[in-house]
Amino acid sequence: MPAGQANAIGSRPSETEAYDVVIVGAGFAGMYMLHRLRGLGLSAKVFEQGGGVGGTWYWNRYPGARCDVESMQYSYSFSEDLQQEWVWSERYAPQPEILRYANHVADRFDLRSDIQFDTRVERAVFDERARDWSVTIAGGKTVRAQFVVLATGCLSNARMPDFKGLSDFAGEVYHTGHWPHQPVDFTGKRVAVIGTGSSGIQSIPIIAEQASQLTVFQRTPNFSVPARNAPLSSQERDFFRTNYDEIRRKAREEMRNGIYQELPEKGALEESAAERNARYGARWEKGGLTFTATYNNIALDKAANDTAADFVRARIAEIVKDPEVAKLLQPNDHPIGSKRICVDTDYYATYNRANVKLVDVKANPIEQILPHGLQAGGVTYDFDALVLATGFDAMTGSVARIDIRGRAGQTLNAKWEAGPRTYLGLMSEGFPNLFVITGPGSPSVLSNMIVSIEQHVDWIADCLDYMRANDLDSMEATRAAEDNWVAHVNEVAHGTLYPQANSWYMGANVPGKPRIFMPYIGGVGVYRRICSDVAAKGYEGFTMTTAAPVQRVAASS
Ligand code: N01
Repeated sequence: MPAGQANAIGSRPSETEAYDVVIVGAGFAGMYMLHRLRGLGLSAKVFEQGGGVGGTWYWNRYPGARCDVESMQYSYSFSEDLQQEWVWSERYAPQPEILRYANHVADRFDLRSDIQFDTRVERAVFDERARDWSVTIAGGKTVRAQFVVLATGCLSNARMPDFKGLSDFAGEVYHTGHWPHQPVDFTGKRVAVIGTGSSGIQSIPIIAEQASQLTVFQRTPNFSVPARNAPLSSQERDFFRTNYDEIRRKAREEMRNGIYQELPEKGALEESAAERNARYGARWEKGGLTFTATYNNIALDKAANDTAADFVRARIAEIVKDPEVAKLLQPNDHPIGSKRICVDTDYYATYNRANVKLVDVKANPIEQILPHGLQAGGVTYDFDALVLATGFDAMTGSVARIDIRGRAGQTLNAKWEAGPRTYLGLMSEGFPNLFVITGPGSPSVLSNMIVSIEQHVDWIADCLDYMRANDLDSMEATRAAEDNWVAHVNEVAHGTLYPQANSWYMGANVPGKPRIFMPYIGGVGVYRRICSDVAAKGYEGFTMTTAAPVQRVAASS
């Protein structure tokens, strides 16, 4: 580090609580960011509102919670030893195992000493004179940091619906995204679940096994494919371990969603109906998210998409014995895949159980929650426990909860009022030295999150290293680069079927949230090349400022 630069990276005074970088969140993004910054010799502090590491996996403890990306791929690749040694038990590890893995990483890389748990970041204000951030945590304490990295997660801000009378409910109320740490036992209870997204679809079959009566309140049916979860054999693990270099490379560089898989060569309409059925059938038997990658045009061409959607609707009709219930469960209002497809174990078959009832709250909206149940369409339903599987204020929700003020006192919430605006999903103009990991405008939630997290963390770490080597102390996206990127993200999204769904990708699940397709749909391989190119061209589209000379003040005696 060159001497004589007041603001040079790595020169935070040690006698005050000041850091080169403050990281918000100790999920998979925050933990790896801390590890990389330490490797660069920079000082970093992580503030985490939860009582432990793991982010979304710390909060989402509902019955049946699993990742919908296979564990051999939903895992860090940055440490060869780690990926060779960790033993995943199942194709899709359950939440407690993913959380154990997060804790193992924290211990193995000795991360906890720089993480402060049970601490919410309330405010971050950019000081234009000092060109650094003052970060205020709950309780009012403020620390300074030259850079702030928001590793706040995309699906970590559980959204409580605003049902009339909710606070009057006399029984237990749970939100899937904020589940208690102690096991919840529904044995012998009458349970209601509101919401049939991934969280509802994963938890409903398990709750149905425990509860005496389960009533599911569905507003919109979702497409779900079987997970075909199973214990992992040592041969399956060995295949990944032996071939990890190539598997990870392909996932990063060649796949749109960061998941190594067989890529389709054909469009759905290039084959006969019989050939299509055979191909969809094989993917259905294999199970998992890659069902929508049976053909290469399912996300692009409505007629092609209809063939995949029809196939799933036919499976629902086959599995669910009551034709009226089957019809209610068949999605018809959005192209398959335009909302994140769900991955389940016995979801549709659960509706064949005598103790499970499905109520259509699109036709008969929920009017109010009552002390012992709810009223929908004029009918009263009684139950003892209420599970809200109603989702998240996704992608921007966790960022919006922090009062972030950039240049000229502008708040990020005001700037993003009509929808998030970023350059590359990494920075927003007017907010120097503030990075977002897997933010809106990057592939993020459309991808294997760990692939996208590692790419962003590496890019940010390399960028800080570059700035330090070049005596630069601040960087900011230019307005022009941001405008072009926002337009590009929008244009690519509108070349697909995705914007046709009222999805959380569009902000459509939160009343009043602007309808903007938030993630970048160009694919992780394409996106990675764009980011690498930007860096190779000296961080094109960003303004970087040279560190100010030292202004030493003589100490008064
Ligand atoms: O949330 P969601 P989620 N009245 O928003 C309904 C990831 N995830 O927690 O569609 C009645 O998808 C709402 O109805 P509608 C994954 O990326 C991953 O399930 O708005 N109903 C919908 O049915 C996923 O996509 C995993 O009409 C109301 C449901 O609640 C994302 O998280 C597991 C309502 C919310 O579905 C979010 O999934 C879990 C109201 N007022 C989550 N408000 C895996 O890795 C909302 N709903 C497998």
